[in-house]
Amino acid sequence: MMKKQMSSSSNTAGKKLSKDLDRHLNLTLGRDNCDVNTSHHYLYKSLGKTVRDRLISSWRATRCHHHEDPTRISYLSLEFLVGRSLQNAILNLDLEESVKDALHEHACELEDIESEEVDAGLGNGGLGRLAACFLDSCATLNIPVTGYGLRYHYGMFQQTIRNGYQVERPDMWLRHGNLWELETPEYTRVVKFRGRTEYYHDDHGHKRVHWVNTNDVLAIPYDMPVPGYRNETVNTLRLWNAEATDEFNLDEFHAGDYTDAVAAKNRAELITMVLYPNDSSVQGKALRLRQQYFLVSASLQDVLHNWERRYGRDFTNFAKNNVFQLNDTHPAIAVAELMRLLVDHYWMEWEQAWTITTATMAYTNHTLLPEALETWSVELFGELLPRLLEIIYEINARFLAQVAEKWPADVDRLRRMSIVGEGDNRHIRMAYLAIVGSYSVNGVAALHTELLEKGLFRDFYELWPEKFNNKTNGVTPRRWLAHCNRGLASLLVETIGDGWVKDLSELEKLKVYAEDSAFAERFMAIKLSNKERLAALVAHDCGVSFDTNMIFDVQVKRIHEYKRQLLNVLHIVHLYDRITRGDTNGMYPRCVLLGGKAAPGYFIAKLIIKLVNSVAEVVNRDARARPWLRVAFFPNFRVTAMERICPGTDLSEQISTAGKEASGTGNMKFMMNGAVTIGTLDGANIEIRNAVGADNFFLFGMTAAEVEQAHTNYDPNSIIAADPDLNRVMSLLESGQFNLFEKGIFDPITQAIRSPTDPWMIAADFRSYIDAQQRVCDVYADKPMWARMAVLNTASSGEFSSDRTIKQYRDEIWYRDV
Ligand code: 26Q
Repeated sequence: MMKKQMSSSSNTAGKKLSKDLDRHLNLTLGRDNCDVNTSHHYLYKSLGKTVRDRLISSWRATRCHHHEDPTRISYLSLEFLVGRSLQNAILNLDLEESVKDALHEHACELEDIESEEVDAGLGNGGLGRLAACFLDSCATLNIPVTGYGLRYHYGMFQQTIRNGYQVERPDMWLRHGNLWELETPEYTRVVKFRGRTEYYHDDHGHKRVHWVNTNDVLAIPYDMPVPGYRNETVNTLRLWNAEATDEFNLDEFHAGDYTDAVAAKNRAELITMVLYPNDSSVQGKALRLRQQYFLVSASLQDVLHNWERRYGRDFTNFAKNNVFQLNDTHPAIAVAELMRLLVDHYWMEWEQAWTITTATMAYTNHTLLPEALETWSVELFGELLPRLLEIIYEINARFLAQVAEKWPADVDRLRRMSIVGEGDNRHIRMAYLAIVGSYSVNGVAALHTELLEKGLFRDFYELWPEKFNNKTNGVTPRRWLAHCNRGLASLLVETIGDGWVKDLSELEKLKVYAEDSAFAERFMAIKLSNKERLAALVAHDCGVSFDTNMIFDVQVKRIHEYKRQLLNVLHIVHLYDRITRGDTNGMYPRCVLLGGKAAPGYFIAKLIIKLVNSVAEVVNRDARARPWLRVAFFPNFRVTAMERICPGTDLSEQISTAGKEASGTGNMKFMMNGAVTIGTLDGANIEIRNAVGADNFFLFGMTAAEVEQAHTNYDPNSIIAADPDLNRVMSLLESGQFNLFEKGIFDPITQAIRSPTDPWMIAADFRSYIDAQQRVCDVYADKPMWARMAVLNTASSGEFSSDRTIKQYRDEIWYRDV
């Protein structure tokens, strides 16, 4: 009876959906079935609008509900790598069946329609995708979190490969409009730049500051809905768009320079034009600083404005109810901006404002590489944000007094810890500003946090050990399992129920099935069909044919020396060398897939892409290699590509130099989908290995401590000379075998490997990597053994859900006693 009722009511819902779809197609878009036949585009649009309609009322209800609860967590991030939204909304709203039925009436499959949506690529990689996973978890856990970001007109560039080299093309993701955004001009804010400060005394004789003669830019919000998983909650991602103020440059206008004045609009609108495509080294570009301040100022004003509307100018409970989580140092200027707003705008005493600031700011660090720590030249800062610079000086002076009190006469420590770095060019250290201004500082994996405490931020840890804490990253199991791996998801539901979608620790129940050969066979049959889907994508996008009987060995992530795609290439060349010498004993055939974008100005990273493509070409052309080895470089790696890649992967490459990768999150997506990891003791790999057990993880390489040690007398040339395999690999690379017509192009790479100052220690880990890869072959040849490992990887991935991570942020950082 129950069942019948449900199906008839869902049937009604299905009919309604189908009607709405047609109405949007015919009325909103003015198209009919003839148009549908010519393109899926209009069906995508009308389906998107139909789904969006179903979000809107919950969205409003969530806002109303949050009105009663004063708690607000603001997640400030320069990046939100959202990817596609349609399927996610359909899954979270449980609309799948109705949508399929409605589309069948148009003789369409959901898969054809979803492929019409372009990725929202508003991020570089890990940090940006983490922010998107976090929003999904916050909505699912019903936590009142607003994401604040920028509405870049051009997201992450599109990568194409020409003659083996990366070519960047602009990503005009808004060209056909963005279905998911709602413009909300009623919440427009004004953000100031440049100008100068003026001091004056108010009626009570208090010294006050005016920031005058500024260049103003409008911040217009565009809201994107963030639906929770089947819980009626819809949170908001608020993206700011920069526009010129109406009164721009009236003076110029009056002077007759009308066209110049209009052209000046461009300067304002440039702020949200493009995402900076660097993910590890930083450039001190003025536009980037303008982006950061624009995001921060608009967002803080938004929060304060909402507070004032509800509670007036009484800030007694503000800190109790608000948190600003800073996604790396990119929005760290929030520390100074909140001070400015409270002191200059709300006329609060410095001490009270500082109490509020340091009770609301929380900073997450995502890197251990010193070159990735942001600094801004004092000169640039003072020119662009004169009032903020004054405030930072004041913060620093008071902070250094505190340091001097604890460590009297320790001049060196004062110099080390100063927010303003002295020297030839004085600079603001954004990480230090973030630490000084926050009540919480967290790393993103256990090892990472430990290294922050002992290394990069040691002085600060000594001063404030209580601020430091770890929050190991996670990924959302909705997108990264339930949605991207339908086959495995149904097997899981059938075997252990569907509780895992909201509580991934339930995957533990799968552990007993690792010993069940019938189950393992089904698990591997699903892997096989996912490999077929992946092979089809590789054939289409790379023009390389992958054989699903072979091991699918995958490394996809940003291209960076520390991630050591080069080590992977050395292994490929080593295998090729063995094959051509007829030494295939114990080898298991494999298809190696590499993919990722290089920062446009990162010469060596781009050369690594060229090397992968050159090696791939030689290997794939050689008939002797064909039964053993295939190599492909996946162009334009992005969120949507990963949704197809991780379910079809056997072996996940997580091979960074130990101590360099803060966490990694791709490692978690692969694990969830039943891939086994080959990796170093770095970032979250360590926790992954602990969870799955050492027997189910292919470990190799030096530890972080050993890497530090080894630098003192590192001699790669003698390592190469002593290892015949490595020696042959280097000779092959140096012989020009892979670049017959482009003499010497790979010299910078081989020289880097041979350099005693190679920070990534490629040669040092070669032998142990090759040996681990041999163990992979040995295990893979034993099908039941591999299947067991694969099942155990999925079964042990529960703690890598971003739901777990977010619960820890909630319990240990956000909801605290103030
Ligand atoms: C900074 C200033 C100017 C221009 C660009 C940047 C910039 C932009 C993006 C610097 C760094 C990034 C991104 C960093 C990043 O993605 N880090 C990764 O964060 C993941 C989530 O915590 C971790 O899993 C990865 O280990 C870490 O590399």
